Amino acid sequence: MEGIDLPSTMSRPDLIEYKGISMVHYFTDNWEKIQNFQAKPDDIVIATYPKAGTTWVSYILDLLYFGNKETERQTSQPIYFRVPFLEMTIPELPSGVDLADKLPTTPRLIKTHLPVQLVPKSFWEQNCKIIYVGRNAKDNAVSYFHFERMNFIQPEPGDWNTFLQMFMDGKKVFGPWYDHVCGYWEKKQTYSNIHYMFFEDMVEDTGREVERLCSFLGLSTPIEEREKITKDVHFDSMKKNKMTNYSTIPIMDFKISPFMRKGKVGDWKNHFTVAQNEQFDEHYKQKMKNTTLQFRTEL
Ligand code: PPS
Repeated sequence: MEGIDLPSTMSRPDLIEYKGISMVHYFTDNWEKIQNFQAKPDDIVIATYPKAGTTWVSYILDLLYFGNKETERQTSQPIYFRVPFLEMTIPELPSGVDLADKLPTTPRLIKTHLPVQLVPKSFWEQNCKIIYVGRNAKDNAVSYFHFERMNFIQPEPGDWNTFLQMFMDGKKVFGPWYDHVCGYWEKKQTYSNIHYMFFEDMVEDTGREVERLCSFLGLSTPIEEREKITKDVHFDSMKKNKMTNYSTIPIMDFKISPFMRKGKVGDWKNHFTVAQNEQFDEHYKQKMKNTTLQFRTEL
């Protein structure tokens, strides 16, 4: 399956309130089918707030399970077909649910940005493994801002200051970052099949994080293979790779900003003013005062 063509008439959606969070209709149109999705016990879910490292971890998992076996998959199937985005429904494309239903692989790798309370119940009933990736709020916000600028199925972000205010208010697609990262963190206390990862740890030592993933997944991938995967998922390689860099999807305008943008920890320092940073820190303290969850904003 090569890239896709979408109608040029597609316009930016409005932000709506849905089930208590901000959304756009592209992620709610198929709601009944999403909520009734039938999971299999060996399905693996990659759950994240948007822009926290979904594609990076998706590709690592794809290589761990299928890297050696199916060359065609690696050369001609973009990552968004290999790891379907469960709640996405855009015109003239199979929905995420349909793609996931038809995945021929075992395990099936499935991506979602849904907050923990909206994850289809079948995944919990089947005790599926869930890999959550969190990224510090400041870099996550910056990455999301540039993504909204270039992705036409997101609402207009406005300028950076407007965006940041809305991010702090939780008025971004998939709701408040704060609730999202804390929701899965709390769930982990009672549901042991969640592996909670951090974008910053991946940047610091990708090989170590691949090893931890293998241990969570019960994989005994040989060290040489793990080292090769670590190299293949480096930012520069993924940016060059048409199957992982999203260049085949026409809802994004790379002239505005590329999908594989910088891949750094601390880029927020190039965006936040001193005043914005102070205000953000104060607000953050309040929002995160009841959790043990901690993020690093620099390495
Ligand atoms: S999405 O649209 O929610 O699925 O986006 P997501 O994949 O979660 O996040 C995109 C950001 O992750 C960065 N990225 C990487 N960084 C370092 N190394 C690798 N291999 C890598 N792959 C993706 C990507 O560049 C986006 O972050 P920013 O800060 O915008 O560069």
